[in-house]
Amino acid sequence: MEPLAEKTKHGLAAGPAAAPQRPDWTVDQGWSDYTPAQHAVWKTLFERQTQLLPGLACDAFVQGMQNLPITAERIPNFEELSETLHRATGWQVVAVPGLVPDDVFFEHLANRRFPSGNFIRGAHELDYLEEPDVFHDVFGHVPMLMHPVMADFIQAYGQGGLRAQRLGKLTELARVYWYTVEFGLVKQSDGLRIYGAGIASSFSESTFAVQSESPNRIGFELERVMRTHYRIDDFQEVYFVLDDLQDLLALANTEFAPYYERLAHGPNHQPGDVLSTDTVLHRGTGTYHRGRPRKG
Ligand code: HBI
Ligand code: FE
Repeated sequence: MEPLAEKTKHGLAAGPAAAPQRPDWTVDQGWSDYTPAQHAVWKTLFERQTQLLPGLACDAFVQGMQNLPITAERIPNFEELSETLHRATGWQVVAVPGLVPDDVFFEHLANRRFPSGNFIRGAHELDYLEEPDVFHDVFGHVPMLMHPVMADFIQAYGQGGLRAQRLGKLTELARVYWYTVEFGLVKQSDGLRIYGAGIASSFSESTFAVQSESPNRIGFELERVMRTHYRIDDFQEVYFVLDDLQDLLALANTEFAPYYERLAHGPNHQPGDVLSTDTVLHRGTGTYHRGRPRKG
């Protein structure tokens, strides 16, 4: 398994050093082992985000969260989550100790198993962490897995990922996941809203992505996104916007091989680029990133 050319936000795509307990890298969640201090970190993160997201998160995210057994009081139990989730869209949440190798990750997604970190960040690192912990994965990703189209899309991404690896085209495909599942925005009648987990689980990026003048907001276009690098160390310089979450269904049914052919030629774009062919919904000022040099 060759690692992604670009590091993902979740650290190096090469995955963790530790040897897996099982071939599929799953572990027991160890729910009864969580300490009161760990539940307290969850409560802080949950309450902060829950009061922040109304007016920022899309309706599907809010709906999904309401229909799941997720509360402030304690870190959710994956078996309880999976019962509700499986009834809704056939997905389940399985516990992993952190980053897993790409092929393992894709194999889980292709079988409607969402690998969620079973650890939680420390109280000293509430705002940024290298690896996806239980707050990023469960608070950020799981509510959208209650949405049938997103449920289909992420399974298709898993299947597509296994194929892309064989073709050596993982970098290009990972950009699609990045600019949708992690950092996607969607249009609603009342304005642009978050559906990407990386934004929904981030206290500061939630408002930045929807309200800041700084970033570009550009209509989602598949080949454009597949050619666009992304940042793993800071807020995004561009957010791609879907007209409707239903558009993910077409994406799920896309045959990527012709795209890979075309992507072998022609330009890649930097995150801050704006093209004459772009549907620009907001031309960013770039002020936030101007003051912060790109690392790596
Ligand atoms: N492993 N647990 C976990 N969670 C991820 O989001 C994840 C991963 N391994 C690889 C990975 N993401 C990315 O490289 C994907 O684009 C493949
Ligand atoms: Fe994620």
